[in-house]
Amino acid sequence: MPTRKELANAVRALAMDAVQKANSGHPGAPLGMADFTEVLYNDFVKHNPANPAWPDRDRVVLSNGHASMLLYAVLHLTGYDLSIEDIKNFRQLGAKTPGHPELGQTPGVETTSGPLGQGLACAVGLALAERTLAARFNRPGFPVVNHTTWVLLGDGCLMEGVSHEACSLAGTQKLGKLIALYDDNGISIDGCVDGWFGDDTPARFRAYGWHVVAGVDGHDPAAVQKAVAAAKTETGKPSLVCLKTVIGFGAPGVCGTSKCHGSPLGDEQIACAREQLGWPHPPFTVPAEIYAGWDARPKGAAAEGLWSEMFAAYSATHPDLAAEFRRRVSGELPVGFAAAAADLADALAKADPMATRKASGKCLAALGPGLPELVGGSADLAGSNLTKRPDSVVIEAATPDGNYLNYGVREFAMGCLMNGLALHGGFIPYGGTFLVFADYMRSAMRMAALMGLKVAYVLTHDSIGVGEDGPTHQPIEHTASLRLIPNLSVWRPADAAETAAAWNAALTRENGPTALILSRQTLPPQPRDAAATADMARGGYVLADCAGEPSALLLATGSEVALAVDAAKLLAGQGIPVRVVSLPSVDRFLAQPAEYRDQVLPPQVAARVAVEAGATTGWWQLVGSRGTVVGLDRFGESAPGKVLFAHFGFTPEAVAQAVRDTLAAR
Ligand SMILES: Cc1ncc(C[n+]2csc(CCOP(=O)(O)OP(=O)(O)O)c2C)c(N)n1
Ligand SMILES: [Mg+2]
Repeated sequence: MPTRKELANAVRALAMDAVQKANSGHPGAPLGMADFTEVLYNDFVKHNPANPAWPDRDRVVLSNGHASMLLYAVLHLTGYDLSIEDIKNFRQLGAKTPGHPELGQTPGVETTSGPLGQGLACAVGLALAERTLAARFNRPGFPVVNHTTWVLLGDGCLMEGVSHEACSLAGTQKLGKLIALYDDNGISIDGCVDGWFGDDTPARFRAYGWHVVAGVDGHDPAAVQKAVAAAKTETGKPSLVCLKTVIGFGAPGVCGTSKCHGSPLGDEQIACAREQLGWPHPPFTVPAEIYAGWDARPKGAAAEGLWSEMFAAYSATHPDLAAEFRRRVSGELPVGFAAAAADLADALAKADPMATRKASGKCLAALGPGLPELVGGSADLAGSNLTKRPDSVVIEAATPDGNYLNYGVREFAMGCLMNGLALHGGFIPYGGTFLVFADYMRSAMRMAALMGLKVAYVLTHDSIGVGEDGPTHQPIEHTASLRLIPNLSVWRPADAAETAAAWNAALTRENGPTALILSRQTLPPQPRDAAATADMARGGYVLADCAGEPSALLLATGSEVALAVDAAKLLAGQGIPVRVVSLPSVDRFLAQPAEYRDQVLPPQVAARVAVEAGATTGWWQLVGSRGTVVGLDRFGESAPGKVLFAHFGFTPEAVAQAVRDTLAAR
C-alpha cells in the first residue's frame, strides 16, 4: 500500500511536469494543496468517476482555478475519463485540460473557475440548491438528495469582495453541508500577503456564523482528516477549514515564495523536487500501486449503486415525486409549459398600458406556479423589480422548501449563486436588480454566458426614464455593454406582449443566459397583426409598416418603440413613408437567416435611424455609416423622466427631424 505522502506526490509530479511541458501554468498551489486534497478525495468525497452526472454526487469546486493541474491530476488518478495524454496536453488547443477549469471540457469539472472568489460564491449556490432540492424531494427513509459541496480556495478568493457577500449569506442561510478548504499559504502573486491581507480570517468567518477549524497543518494527513471530519459533523453551519501550507511544497529553491505561483519550476528545480519528495519516476509515469491507491471507481460504483437502489424503491413508493425529480434534474420543461406560455402571450397581447417590469411580474405570476424549478430573487429590490410572485415562498434555514431568495444588497453574489443553482441542476434561477447595478454582477453574468447556463436577469429601471434618482441610477452604456458579452441574450421589450415573448425566450433557451431589460415607466401596448405577433420571437420584426417601399427605416427598442411609431405617423403626414422595426433582442435578430433580416431591413433602404435611450455604440452595425442613432452618450440628469426624454431629444418631433436630416444628407 502506498503511503499518503506517495499518493500526494503523484499529484505533485503530474502538476509540475504538466506545467513544465506546457511551459505555462501554476505549479505552486497544486504542490502546496496536494496533501490535504489527497485526504479530501480518498476519505471524504462521494463521487463515481464512471458517472460524473450522478445527481447525488458531492460537488467539488476549485475556486482558485489557477490550481487547475491539481484538479486534473486528481480526476486522472481517481479514474475519470481523463488520460495521461490529456494531462500531457495541458493548456493546448482543444485539450480536455484547459488553462483554468472549464465546464464541459473535462469530466468531473463542476464549474468554470479562475476569476477568484467566484468559485466560492458559486459553491454557496450549489449548496443552496442541494438543500432546497432535498427539502422538496426527500422523504423519510429516502434521502435521495444528500450530498456535500466542497470548495477549495486560496488567499485571493478571500480577498475578493464577493467572498464577503456570498459567505455572509451562506452563514445566514446556515448551509451546513458547505465545506470550504482554505489553502492558507500566506502568498499571492505580489509576494507575502502580510502587507495587504492581514484579516483574522477565522474570526471573520465566525462572525458570519460559520463553523471554523483554524490552524490546521495542511501537510499532516492525520490533522487534515480530523479537521475535515469535524467539518462534516457540523451540519448546522457552513464550515471553513484553514489549512496552513507551503506554496510549492517540495521544490526547495522556490517553495514558500511567489516565484512558484505562476511559472514552470524549470528542469533543475523539478529534479531537486523529485529528490526531496522521494519520487524517482520519470515524467507522466505513475506506478500501478499508486494508481490503485487513488482509484475511486469501485467505491464510487458501489455508492452510486446503493443510491440507485434507494431511488428505485423511492420510485415505487413515491412514483410522482420520482418522475418529477427526474424531470427537474434533466432540465426538461413541464408538459404544460408551452400551453401556459401561449395563454400568457394571448393575455398580455390585450393588456393595458403598463411598465414592462410590471408585465414581467405578470409573466412570473402566470408561469411560476407551473414551473417549480423557477427560483427567483432580488438584490433587495423585490418591490421595484417585481420579482416576487404570489406563489413565492422565501427560502430560509427554517423553511428550506421554497422558491425565492432574498439575496440582500449583494448583486455579485446573486449572480454567482444563480450560476451555482443552475449548475447543480433542478433549477432555473432568475434575479433582479436595477439595470444600472448590473455592472456589480457583470463578471458572474459573463461566467453564466461562458458556461451556457440557463439564468435570467431581471434588470429594471432601464434608462433616463428612471427620472428623479438622477445619473447615478440612470443606465446609459449598460444595455449596449451587455450586448457585448458573447452568448448573453439581451431583450429590451417595448410592451407587455414583447415582455411575454422575452420571458418565453429566456425560459426555452437551452444554451445560455438572458437579460431582460425592463422599464420603470408605463409603456403603451402596440397593435400587432398575426405575422408581427409570431415574429416577436425572432428578436426583430416589422411593427408598423408604410404603404409601398419605405423611404426610411426606424429601428427602436423598449420604451423608444412607441416614440418611433409616433414619429413615423408624423412623417407619414408629411408624405414620407417610414417603416418601424421593433428590435427587442438584437442578438436574436442577428441570429436569423439573412433572408429574414433582409425582409425586415431591406438592404436597399439605406436611410436608417435607430432610437434607444442609451449609448449609441452597436447601432451603427444596423443603421450603417449613412444612418443616424438617436441615443445618449453622456450621463443623465436628476429630473422627472418625462422632462428628461424631452430634454435629451427623445420626442416624436426630434426623431422625425432625424429621419428628414438622414434623408437630406443622402
Ligand atoms: C478576479 C481575479 N483577479 C486576479 C486574478 C489573477 N490572479 C490569479 S492567481 C492570483 C493570486 C492569488 O493568490 P492565492 O489565491 O493566494 O494563490 P496562490 O498564489 O497561493 O496559489 C491572482 C491575482 C484572477 N485570477 N482573478
Ligand atoms: Mg496564497
